[in-house]
Amino acid sequence: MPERKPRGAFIVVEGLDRSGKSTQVALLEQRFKAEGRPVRLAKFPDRATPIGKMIDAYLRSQSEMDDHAVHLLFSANRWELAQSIIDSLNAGTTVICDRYAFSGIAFSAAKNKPGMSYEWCRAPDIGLPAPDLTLFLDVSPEKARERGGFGAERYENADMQERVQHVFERIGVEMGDGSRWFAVDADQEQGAVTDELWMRIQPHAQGTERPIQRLWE
Ligand code: NYM
Ligand code: MG
Repeated sequence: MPERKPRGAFIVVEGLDRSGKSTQVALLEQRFKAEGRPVRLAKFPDRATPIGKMIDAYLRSQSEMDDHAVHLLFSANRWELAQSIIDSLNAGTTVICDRYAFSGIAFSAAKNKPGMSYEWCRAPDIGLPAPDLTLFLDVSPEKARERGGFGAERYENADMQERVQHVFERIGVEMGDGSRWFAVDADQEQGAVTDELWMRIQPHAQGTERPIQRLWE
């Protein structure tokens, strides 16, 4: 009988703006490559698609949009790339993703808009491929400030980030037992954060035989 090849693991890195996500994701990619393991980086929002371009214009305040509508666009941006993520995983490639549906809930629910409850924000992502592991880069407001303050995009202000942090904390609690969601202290120096992330990722680095789960199973 031919040996079945394990699929790649789906690993998501989440966190506030300025938590060091993008830097860490790039460093993790290097580690996979150094070990000769196939790896693909993904990032949401993916600003390159037509939907992504609408999101980008909104984030840069070059357009106005209803809050529900933009929430659904963020979700649609994941749906349009979902099959290609599944294909990569099934080809044995580890997918490391900079933000995912958790950011979708956290940033939209943090707006505290009537009719945009936590549950409402969660719903459009039901059925998307679920990460095997999510690593939440937990940065303190002090450290975020030290790292050069926020950029000029929407949501990049201390008030909003604090509300987003609270929603992320709720998500962490609801994700439960700690085997698929880990908070990592992102106030540590860069190398220490990478080491801790790598320690969490290693059990997944060889891939898995487990079928791809769906949100929010
Ligand atoms: N963001 C990101 C959302 O509001 N909803 C989502 O579903 C996702 C994936 O976009 N402040 C927000 C979080 C960020 C902003 O992301 C742009 P980045 O990683 O800074 O490019
Ligand atoms: Mg940002």
